[in-house]
Amino acid sequence: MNVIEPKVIHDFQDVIRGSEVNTSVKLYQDAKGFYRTESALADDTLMYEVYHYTQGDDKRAGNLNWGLTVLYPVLVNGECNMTRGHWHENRKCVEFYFCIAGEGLLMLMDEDGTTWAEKTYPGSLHHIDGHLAHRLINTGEEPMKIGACWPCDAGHDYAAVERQPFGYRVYKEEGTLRFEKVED
Ligand code: PAN
Ligand code: ZN
Repeated sequence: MNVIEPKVIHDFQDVIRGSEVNTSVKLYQDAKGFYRTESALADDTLMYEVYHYTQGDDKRAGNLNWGLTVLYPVLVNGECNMTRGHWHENRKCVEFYFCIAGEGLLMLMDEDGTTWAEKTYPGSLHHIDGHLAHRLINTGEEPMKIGACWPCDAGHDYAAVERQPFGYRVYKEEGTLRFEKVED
C-alpha cells in the first residue's frame, strides 16, 4: 500500500496550508461600505483573510469546500470588524462554521429580515441553514478564526444583503457591546 502525505494541512494554531489552497484578503479599502461611518483607518488595514480549498471540480454538486476566515480585532469608529455577509445563491446549501480562536458573533438573518446572533468561541459549532444570511463579527481582542465547510455549488449572493441589510450593527464602546437596530 502506498502511503502519501495529505495535500493540505489545517494547522489550528496557524492557517490552512497546501499548494491548492486559495487565499483572499479584505483590506479596509474593500470593506468601507460595510460600516455605518468611514474612519481614518489606513486603506491597507488588514480586515480579514479567507482561505479555501477543494479538490476537483469546484462547481460540482456534492463537492465540498473547506475554509478558514481570520477576522482581525479592528474597530471602525467603534463598530466591530465583520465580514461582508451573504446568502448562498443556492438557498438549499447549508454550511457549518466552527470557532477555532477568538470570540465574537455569528449574525444570522432570515428572509424576512429577522436578525439574531450566536456566540462564537473556541469549540462552538454552527449549522447555518440555507435560508439564512450569515456574517461574522469579531467582538474580542484577538484574531477570530472560524473554520467552515460548505457545498461547492452554494455560490455567494451579496446583492441580496445589500437590498436587505442585517438588522443590527455591533459596536464595542469602553469594552461593552452595544447593538444598534438598523432602521428600514
Ligand atoms: C465563508 C465566507 C467568509 C467571508 O467562507 O465567505 O467568511 O465572508 P464574506 O464572503 O461574506 O465576505 C462562507 O460563508 N462561505 O460560504
Ligand atoms: Zn457562506
